[in-house]
Amino acid sequence: MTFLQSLQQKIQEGQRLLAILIDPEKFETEQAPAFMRTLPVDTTHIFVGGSTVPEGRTEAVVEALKGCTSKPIFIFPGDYNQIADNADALLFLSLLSGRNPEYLIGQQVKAVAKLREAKLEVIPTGYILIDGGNESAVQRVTGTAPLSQENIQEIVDTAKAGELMGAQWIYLEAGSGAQIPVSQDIIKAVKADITVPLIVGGGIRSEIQKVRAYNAGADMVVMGTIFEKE
Ligand code: 1GP
Repeated sequence: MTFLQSLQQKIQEGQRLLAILIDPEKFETEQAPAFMRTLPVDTTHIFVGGSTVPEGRTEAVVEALKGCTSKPIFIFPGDYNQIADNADALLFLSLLSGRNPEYLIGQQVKAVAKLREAKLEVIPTGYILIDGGNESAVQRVTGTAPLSQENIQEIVDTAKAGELMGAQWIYLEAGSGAQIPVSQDIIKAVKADITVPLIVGGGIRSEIQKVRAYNAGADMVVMGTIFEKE
């Protein structure tokens, strides 16, 4: 069974998935065992990735994490240099909210030489940046504007276009450290229109916010910053 099939099965069984995001740039490999012990018991996946990560760093962090967890480790890369073959799967992102060809197709083409040789599972991911109330690293690095939370139909149509183009799941992203997470109304509307799993992240810092996202229709919630601070 692939990692995608496994998570689809868990969702069908009614499980709510929780990914903890680790930014390799801010993570010391020696802290991996202690870090893993602080994670919530409902953690199902580990995501590793950031906006600006030096080459080789992601691989080292994945290696350290592998030594102390059996949870699936997915690469969530800001650029193709972060693809590390020792991970389990790769979120093969296309930034559908933006109109920068480099992040719609350019980075993906550059990744192919690495992926041909790699063993890791590739999961086509429709990535949608939504305004979280402050400028996000994704916005800064990609030079693209987020979609307004006011324009729910545009977000729904973008998510649906992603699904129709072959994305195996859709990621609604308010940006790491967002002041305002993606609203329940947006999550509900997107969930009602797509058939693939829905990931929601950015600015989710509390149990209440996490449960709100699940109740609105998120199949997986991603939390990063809150665990960095702790
Ligand atoms: C960012 O969605 C993730 O890519 C997580 O965001 O760091 O705000 O939890 P936070």
